[in-house]
Amino acid sequence: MIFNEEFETLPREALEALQLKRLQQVVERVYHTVGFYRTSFDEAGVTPDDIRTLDDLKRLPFTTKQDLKDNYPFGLFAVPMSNVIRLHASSGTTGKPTVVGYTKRDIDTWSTLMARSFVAAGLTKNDIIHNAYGYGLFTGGLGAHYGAEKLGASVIPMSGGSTKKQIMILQDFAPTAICCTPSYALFLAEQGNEMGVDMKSLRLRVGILGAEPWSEQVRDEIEERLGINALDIYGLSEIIGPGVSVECTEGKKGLHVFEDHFIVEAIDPVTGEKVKNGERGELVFTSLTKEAFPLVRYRTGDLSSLMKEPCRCGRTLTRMARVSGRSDDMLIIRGVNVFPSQIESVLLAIEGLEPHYELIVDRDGKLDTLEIRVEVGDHIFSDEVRSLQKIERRIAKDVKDYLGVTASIKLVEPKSLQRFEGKASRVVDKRNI
Ligand code: DLL
Repeated sequence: MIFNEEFETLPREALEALQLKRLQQVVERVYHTVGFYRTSFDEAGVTPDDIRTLDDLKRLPFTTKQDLKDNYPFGLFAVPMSNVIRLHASSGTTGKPTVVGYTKRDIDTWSTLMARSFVAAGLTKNDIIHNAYGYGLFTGGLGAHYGAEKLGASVIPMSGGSTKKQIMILQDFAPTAICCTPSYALFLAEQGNEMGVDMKSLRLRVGILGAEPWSEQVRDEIEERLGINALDIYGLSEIIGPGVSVECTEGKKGLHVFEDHFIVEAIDPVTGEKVKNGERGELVFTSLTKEAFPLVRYRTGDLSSLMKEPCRCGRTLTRMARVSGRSDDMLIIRGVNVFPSQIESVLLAIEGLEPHYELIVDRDGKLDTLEIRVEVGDHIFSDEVRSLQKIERRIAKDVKDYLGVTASIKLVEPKSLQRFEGKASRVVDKRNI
């Protein structure tokens, strides 16, 4: 099923014509309404009239998170505040949050994109959606909420937290779909089991999970433990919130980017040049229809690759591979670049390990050290020391063989590491402290 059949299945030529028209409009508009763009386009020696083809996009300068910080809180808004009906913000690890605004039409666009996402994930108005994304400044809660209402489904506005109560609602209200981060889905599964609830026998059949990187192995675990079809949804506050792209039910091979509203590029993070289709690069988005807070060539820091091949579902939209991490999440351990997601993949390929781990990076004199703490299943933890040591050696060897990094491994008791209601944070980098 497709929510906006016309726009989601446009022949590429028509889609690109629409994108060009909308790009020209947005560039013209920001040039005349946002001082920042006027200056940055002037500095790059480009005017709105120079955008004659989609390829001319590359003449426009990138916008970065630093630009957002420099214009905190509302400096990049392209409409008067009286037209802004909603504000959201995403808090980074340090400093001030990134603030975003929406007009009435923006909220409608966003709700439509979320409704499209739910339909792509196989939902209809007959579904009951348990929404455990946090409500508040975070875009997850309200974004999914408005999308569910737009679709006409029944939404349970749970927000995050109160995990035991969530399990009760999951049993009593019998929702058919759940929205939350993948790490919270795992936590719910674990808590449910502890409470003696058979989580597989719940009525849930679909999870629309995102807001953080997750691996195929974590997908398998969630699907197995909750008995659902777990689909990936991507987005970021700056671009609109959740609903920038989503997986469809056809084979889980990449997330469809809603290209009638956004242009996506993948670039080499160092040179800024476009990478080839299928090659990994940093995602860059241009919003085509946003009124309050349009962004031109916004560098997300998210790493992925783009696929243009048509999908069996009938959507003609470009797909992006699941985000494997952020360029600024990359750990450099003794000169070797590793992403937490790569370590996760190595860990979860080993029998007996749980999808709960922590990476501790430190410096011993001049040398970086990496310690991987990972939980093992109950039955393994009670085994004799020798078999635990054997698993530790296996992990160390696999991490070295696959990723080229030496790590010390510590198997820890089941349920001893932190659990997360929202986005997980599994890396402790002590080197800068
Ligand atoms: O996380 C929006 C969202 C809410 C997406 C609910 C999906 C579901 P921010 O808080 O601004 O917005 O964080 C955006 O989270 O740049 C990525 O690094 C990461 N991210 C979001 N979705 C995914 C995903 C929301 N499916 C940042 N896979 C982005 C990997 C994701 N990373």
